[in-house]
Amino acid sequence: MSDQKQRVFSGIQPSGNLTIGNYLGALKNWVAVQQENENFFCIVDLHAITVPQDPKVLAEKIREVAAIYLAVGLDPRHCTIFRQSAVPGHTELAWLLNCVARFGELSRMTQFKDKTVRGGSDSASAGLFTYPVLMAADILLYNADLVPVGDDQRQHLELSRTIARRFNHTYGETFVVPKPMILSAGARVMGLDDPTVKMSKSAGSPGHYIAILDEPDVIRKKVRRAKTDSGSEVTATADKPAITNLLDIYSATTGRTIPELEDEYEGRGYGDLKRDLGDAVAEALAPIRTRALELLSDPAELDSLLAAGSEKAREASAPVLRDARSRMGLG
Ligand code: ATP
Ligand code: LTN
Repeated sequence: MSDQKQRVFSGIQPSGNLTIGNYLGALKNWVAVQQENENFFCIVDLHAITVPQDPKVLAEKIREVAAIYLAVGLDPRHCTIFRQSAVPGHTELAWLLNCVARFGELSRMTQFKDKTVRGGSDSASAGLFTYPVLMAADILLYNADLVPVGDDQRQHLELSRTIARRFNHTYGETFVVPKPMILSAGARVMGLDDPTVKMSKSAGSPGHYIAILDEPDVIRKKVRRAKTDSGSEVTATADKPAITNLLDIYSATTGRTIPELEDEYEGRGYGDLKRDLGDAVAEALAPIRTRALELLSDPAELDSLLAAGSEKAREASAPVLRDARSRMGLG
């Protein structure tokens, strides 16, 4: 193996309260791989505005995401933490790549379809439609090798790879073709109130999700009220989507395997599982909450961390943007 570090890029939208889905599907894995790589972890505020946001709330959420990045254990010595909108290269490259991506490809993106089911695609913003191109720009701008994300981002990652390959083929070798990094446990946490939809920070009532910043007692209560399936056996089977989801959260939170957990709860009911799971999640998130609240009490410090991160991100991305422009004849 070469001792050259791999580049890692990922991001989360400041579009609501970060959930245990964001933690288990993304953040936990970022922390796990940070030491052996060179990392760029972005607060993707330009993605958040593809759907309406209250400007005041958005500004607060941006800081909150920065605090959570630090509180889960991301270390600024290993990671560049920054805001997408502070690095103009993201939007500039997105435009170049908008001219490489195809309308048909974007029309097939399931996230766009899911997010426009209710209101219809006619009234969706054009930004929501080209969202995956901005995501490709985020990743390609840093020549990232690895992108740790939850399972819902698989299709967007595949599109980023297609765009990188097409650009390289048309204009000459420019971009690294990035690889997704998706772990098995916790890659797709489902809603507590409805195990058929992905848990999401911007949809549903508070009972739908566990927020990283929820108080321990609130977490226990939400788990207690989570939907269950008919029957009483604690097994992760296709006819038990709700219990399967609870076991998946349990497994990803504690590192214990699902068969181990099924054995432990054999002959016991859903009530026992929920009580222990509520305790395990509350215990795992409590120190993160405490640290995040401490960090949020000093907004100037968070702002200065983000300013330093943006500066580093601008420097790292400038040569790639210059190269892409010049390959297209815009040097
Ligand atoms: P929104 O509801 O605003 O669309 P979201 O919380 O679904 O947002 P993002 O901010 O777009 O998601 O996601 C950030 C990261 O968290 C991505 O890597 C995504 O795959 C991961 N993620 C989001 N929700 C889940 C989930 N329920 N299970 C596992 N991973 C998730
Ligand atoms: N689309 C992502 C958020 C995101 C992202 C990225 C993830 C925007 N840019 C770059 C990884 C790499 C989502 O999770 N919905």
